[in-house]
Amino acid sequence: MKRILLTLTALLCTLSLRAQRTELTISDGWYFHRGETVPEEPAPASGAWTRVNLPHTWNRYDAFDETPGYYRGVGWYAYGFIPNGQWKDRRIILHFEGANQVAEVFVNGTPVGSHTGGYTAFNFDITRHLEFGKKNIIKVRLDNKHDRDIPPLNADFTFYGGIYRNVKLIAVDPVHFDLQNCASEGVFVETPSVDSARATVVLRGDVVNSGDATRAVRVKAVLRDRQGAVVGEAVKAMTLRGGSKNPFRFDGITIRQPHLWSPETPYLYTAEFSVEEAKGAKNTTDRIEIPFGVRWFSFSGDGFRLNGRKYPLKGTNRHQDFAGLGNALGDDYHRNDYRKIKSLGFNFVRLAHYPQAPEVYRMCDELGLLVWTEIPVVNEVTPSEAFTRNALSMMREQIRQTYNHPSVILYGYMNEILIRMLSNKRLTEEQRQQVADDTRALALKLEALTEEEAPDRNTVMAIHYEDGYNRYEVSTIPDVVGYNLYFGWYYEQLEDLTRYLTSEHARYPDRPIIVSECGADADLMNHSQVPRSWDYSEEYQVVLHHSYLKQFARMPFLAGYALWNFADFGAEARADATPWINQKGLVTYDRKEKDVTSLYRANLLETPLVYIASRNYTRRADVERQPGVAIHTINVFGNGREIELSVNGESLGSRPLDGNMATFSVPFRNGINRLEATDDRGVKDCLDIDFTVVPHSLKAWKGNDLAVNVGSYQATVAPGTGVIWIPDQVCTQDGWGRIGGKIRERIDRQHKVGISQNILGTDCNPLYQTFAEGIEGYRFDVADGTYRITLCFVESNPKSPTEELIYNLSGSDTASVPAGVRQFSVAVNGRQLLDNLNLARDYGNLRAVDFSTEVTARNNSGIEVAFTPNIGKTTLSGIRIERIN
Ligand code: GCB
Repeated sequence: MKRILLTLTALLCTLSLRAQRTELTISDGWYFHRGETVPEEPAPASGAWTRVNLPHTWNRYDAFDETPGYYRGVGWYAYGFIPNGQWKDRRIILHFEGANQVAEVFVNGTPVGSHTGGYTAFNFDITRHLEFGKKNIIKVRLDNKHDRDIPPLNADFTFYGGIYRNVKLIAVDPVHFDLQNCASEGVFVETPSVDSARATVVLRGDVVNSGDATRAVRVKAVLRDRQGAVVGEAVKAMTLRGGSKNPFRFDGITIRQPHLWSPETPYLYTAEFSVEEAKGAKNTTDRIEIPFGVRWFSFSGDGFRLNGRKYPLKGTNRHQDFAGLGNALGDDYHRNDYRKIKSLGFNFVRLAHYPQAPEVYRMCDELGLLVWTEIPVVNEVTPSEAFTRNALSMMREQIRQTYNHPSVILYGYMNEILIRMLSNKRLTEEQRQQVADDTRALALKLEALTEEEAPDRNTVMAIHYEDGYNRYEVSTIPDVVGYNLYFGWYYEQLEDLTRYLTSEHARYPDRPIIVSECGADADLMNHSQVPRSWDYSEEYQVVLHHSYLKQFARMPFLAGYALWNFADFGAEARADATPWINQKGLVTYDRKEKDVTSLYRANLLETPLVYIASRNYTRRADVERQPGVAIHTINVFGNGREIELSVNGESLGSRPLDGNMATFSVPFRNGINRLEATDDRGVKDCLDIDFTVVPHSLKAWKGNDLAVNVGSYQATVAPGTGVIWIPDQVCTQDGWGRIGGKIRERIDRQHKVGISQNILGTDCNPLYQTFAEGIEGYRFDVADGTYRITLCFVESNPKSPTEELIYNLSGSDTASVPAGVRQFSVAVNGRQLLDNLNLARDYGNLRAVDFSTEVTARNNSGIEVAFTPNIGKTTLSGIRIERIN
């Protein structure tokens, strides 16, 4: 008898399990075709299709190749499958977690639906289009063309096209929780009132009966704590007519003495929702588990409060792409990023500038990271009905898809939305007012929608450094205002941050203020002893964040900050030190830590920490300041009180940590120098730096390679080869250096010196982006011997013709050389090496051009390179001598 009972129970379980929903991720074995015309059936042999796995983007390579721009157009995807025979009586939903940006989906040639917007999930019920027992073909026509009616219109990130997130087939009983409510989970957990004594939980959703027959069911919800103990329950009987959607709502479930969710204690309860047949075997037709958290929060002019206490938000922004992959990241990449963000001590993330993968929100709940998530309405709006409709639907989808996540506190809807208008000097006041009115109209609609959909969350927009947002009453619309501030980078000085925010707070004392962006670009190639804004050095990035962190601490009215950005990211319009990426990351595009990462660790973590910065600059070279000794600055980060630093066993004394940083002038000798830092608690760190000290007088030089970053005060370490191009200097007696000429350093936008453009034909932009113009000579007072000398040039004159134009020129004599182009000759030790070099004519603008030759220094007269102009000014970007014998 017992045996029969067991078997029966097992059978019932299997039946009820079979009846529940199955989700199947279908990532592998897709086909892709770039172009408007769809080829016939996918077949491995067919040349028109390539096999791809999802996630996939078609801009993985072209957004990073030398030519500006990337493919924005149509791509087709195809997937063939034989449906699971057991799914015959089920509804089959085809679910996309995200595809950029307009998708039209076909099953066996029949259109099943379309979706606009690249950053939210969507799905279609494909049941009636499927044929069992044979191969079915899903095709997706995807388009990432610029479209004036679809946000984002333009922004500082790359709009990769493709099905770049997971795709799933969901098989479910005809009676199920609504899967097609904006592709959300279809059930919603609300906690409208919470304090430490009790939490009120509201559960709601819809049950769909997509079959024909009427079904009598019971909808049940069981709330469990982490141990599985039941802490609340509700049930409702419902009669569902065929083809109907039926709402349910359970009000007033109370959890007493709730475990509160916070970044420090990300406690998750579970809400189990199920639909059960009221009669017969009482099969469960659908079941879904939603982790949820219980917490309360508020924003005011005095900051942010979580669970009743003041809680400064300390966070970072994050984009969703990765070196070599574009935005087609599997969930492991997302998980790694958020684990890393958490491990650095942050409690907050801004998902800029669009909703991210579902796994991201799940991780934030689980790890304990508060979230600002936003829709991609960036830089400007189009005053069209379609644009408004699309923006509203993105917001609705974003909210419904992320609603159950306790981590989400802020829904954002605009980023720097007046930047185009405010920076366009040609607009009349009337035109400006029109743009402001259009923007306000959309903002008010988004605000109202968010208030209606998510009354327990707050709204936010990010503005830039411009009073226009206040003047045109745009920043008065959301609950919270994010300020994207780049003092000491794009404008003014670092300390102006405090001046400006304090004055904003004084003008709008009730406005909750978050610094939603701040940062500086840094490339691991660039290192500076005199860090300045716009030099892309790791050192200036530290200077900026160090100053900001100290200033934040002095402004307790701030709700918090989110620095820009966790990682470098694809931004196709940029051509900085490494082109096509924005380099304001704490970590590089492939997630290598920059120095500044550990400044945040020291600032945020309580675990004792001492960290000698410059892990990416452990091979250095520079000119001696005292015989045999070069002096370089070394920063040590920590969270103790003071640091003692020694080099090669010799103490350099102790210094207090100021804003988690102590700075030392360190004497380096040739070879390996061991640095040891110890704090007042005995916590230690050590680092070896391999230093090449270049003697003042090259006669005594024992080295065999001296590379100079001409026209620059900073060192550039070439990626790949590791050649260290040391800062330039004016020629010294018995030494080496530049004769004549003016240096063109790329310092900052305000001073407009140097160039910030991609240089073709090199992976070392910084070497060419700075140069000396009008240079007369370069001298090395080396000992007699044979040397290889390399000269590096670039034509940087914006008036120079493009490469195409150049090749169209009928002749190449001087008469046909266009204005603004230079031509000069170069001689090495009296021997003419380059006769009338015309970079623009012969190589094109902005292309790296190197020449090397061998030269013998005789009779103690060293090496001298002489430049003679013929047209325009001479120029030189880099020079290198290597001793051959
Ligand atoms: C901003 C934008 C962001 C840019 C950033 C930058 O203010 O909101 O999208 O990437 O500045 O680096 O300039």
